[in-house]
Amino acid sequence: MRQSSLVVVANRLPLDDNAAPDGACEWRRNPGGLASALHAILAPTPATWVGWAGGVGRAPALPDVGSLRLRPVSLTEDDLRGYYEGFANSTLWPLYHDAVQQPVFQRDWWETYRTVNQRFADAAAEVAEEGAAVWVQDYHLQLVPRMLRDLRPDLLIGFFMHVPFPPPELFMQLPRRVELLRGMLGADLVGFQREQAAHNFAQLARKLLGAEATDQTVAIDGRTVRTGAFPISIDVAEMRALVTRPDVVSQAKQLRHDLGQPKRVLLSVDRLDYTKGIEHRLTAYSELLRDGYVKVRDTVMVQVAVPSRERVESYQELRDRIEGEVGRINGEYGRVGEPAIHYLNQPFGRAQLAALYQTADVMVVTPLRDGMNLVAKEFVAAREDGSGALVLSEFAGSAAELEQAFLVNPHDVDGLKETLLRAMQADRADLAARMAAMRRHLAGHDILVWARAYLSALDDTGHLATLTGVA
Ligand code: ADQ
Repeated sequence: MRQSSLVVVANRLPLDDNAAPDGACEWRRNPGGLASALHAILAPTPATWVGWAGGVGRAPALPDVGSLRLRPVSLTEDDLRGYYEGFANSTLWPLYHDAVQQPVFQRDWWETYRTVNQRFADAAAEVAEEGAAVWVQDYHLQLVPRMLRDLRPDLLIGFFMHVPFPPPELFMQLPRRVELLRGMLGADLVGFQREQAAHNFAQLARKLLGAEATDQTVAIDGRTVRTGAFPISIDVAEMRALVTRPDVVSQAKQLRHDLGQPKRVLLSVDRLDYTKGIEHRLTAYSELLRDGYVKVRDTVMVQVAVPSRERVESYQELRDRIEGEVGRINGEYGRVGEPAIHYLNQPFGRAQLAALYQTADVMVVTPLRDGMNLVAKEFVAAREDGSGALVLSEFAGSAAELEQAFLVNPHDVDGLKETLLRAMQADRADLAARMAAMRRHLAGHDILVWARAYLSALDDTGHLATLTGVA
C-alpha cells in the first residue's frame, strides 16, 4: 500500500461527485479550498486524504485527484444516522454554535461516533508513513487524534476545528465531555479559527482534566500540546481569476438585467442552516419593506440557501419556516413579475457564484454564530472594482479580520435594519475605502498562507519541511 508523509483526515473527501444521501454540503468545497492549497504545498510529495466518499456501503477505490491520493472510509446507514446526523450534527453542531438550536443528547449516538472515529484513525494509521504528519479536521473527528496517537506514537498529529469551540458553560453540558477533550489532546497542535476558542479550550482543560494550561499550551500525560488561532481563508487568486473571465462578467450583467435593473441588489448566500441567521434577516428585511424604507421596485433581495443536512428534522423544519416566510413576504410586498425576495434553494457552480457576488451591491452575511464564514471573504475577493458593501455579523470569525465591514449584532433586529440602511445609503468613497482595506488584508491572507502557517507550526522541528518545502 502507498504511504504518504502528509495525511489529511476529514469527514468528506474533496470530490465533486460525492453527493451524500442527505445532500450534505460541507465546507469542503470540492475539489477546491484545502485540497488545492495542499496541492500547491505538496506537489513533490503526494499527500493522502482520508474521508467519506458519500453514499452508504462499501466505498469504491478512487483515482488520485492530481497528486492527491484518496483513501475512502465507508459508512453504513446506521453510521450515518448515529455519527453524522446524530452526534456530529444534532449534538455537537448546535452546542458549539451557542445552542441557538437545542442540542439533542441521544445516548446510543455516542457509540457510533466512537466506532466511526476509530475507523478513520485506523485508515490514517494505515496510509501514514513513519514519522508522517497527520492533519485531522473538525468536530466530526474529535476522538481521532488520541486514537491515532495510541496506534502510531511516531506520528506528528494536528487537529483543526473549523467551527467555534464553545465556552465552558456550554461544553460542560456534554455527557462525554472528558473523552472529547482528551480526544483532541491526542494532537501535538490544536488549531482554532479564533483566539477565544483557544482560551475556552485552556479553561476546559484546567477545569475538567486538572491540566496545566495557558492559551498557547496544555500539559497532559507528560506531553505538551500546543494550541493557537489559525483563521482559515479562501483561494483569493481563483476568485479573482473567475470574476475577470468575460463569460462571468457578462453573466453578472445578465443577472442584473434579469432582476429588472434595480437600483440596489442585496445578496445572501448560505447553507440552509439555523446558525446562519436567515430568519432574523428576513424579519429585518420585511420590516424595512413594511415601513417603506425599501421599495420593491428599487431594491431586490436575493437569498441563496443551498440545501444541507436534509434528513435532520430541525433542518426540514427550518426550511419549511423560511419558505413560508419568503412566500408571505413576496405575497405581501411583491408585484407581478417583481418579487421582493428571489429565493434560490440550489447549489451553484463557482463561476455562477462569482457572477452573483459581482451583481450584488450589499452582501448580507449575518450568522448568529459562525467559525469563520468564507462567503464574506469570497465576496470581498470578487470585488475587483473595489465597490460594494459588506454587512457582517459580529459573531462570524471573519469579523475579526474584515473590520471595515458594516458589523452588526444579528440578534438585534432593529440594529440589523439600521445597519442595512446605512450600508445601502453609504457614499461611494466610504465604501471604496472599506473595500480597499478588506481586499488588502485578504491579499496577504489566503488559504495557502493559512495552510503554510498551520503546517509549519505543527512541524516545529522542521522534519516535514525537509520533505515538502512547507517552511
Ligand atoms: P460552512 O458552515 O459550510 O463551513 P462557509 O464558511 O460560509 O460555511 O462556507 C460555505 C461554502 O459553501 C462557501 O465556499 C460558499 O461559496 C459555498 N456555497 C454556499 N452556498 C452555495 C451554493 N448555493 N452553491 C455552491 N456553493 C455554495 C464551516 C464553518 C465555517 C467555516 C468553514 C471553513 O461553519 O464557519 O468558515 O467551515 O472553515
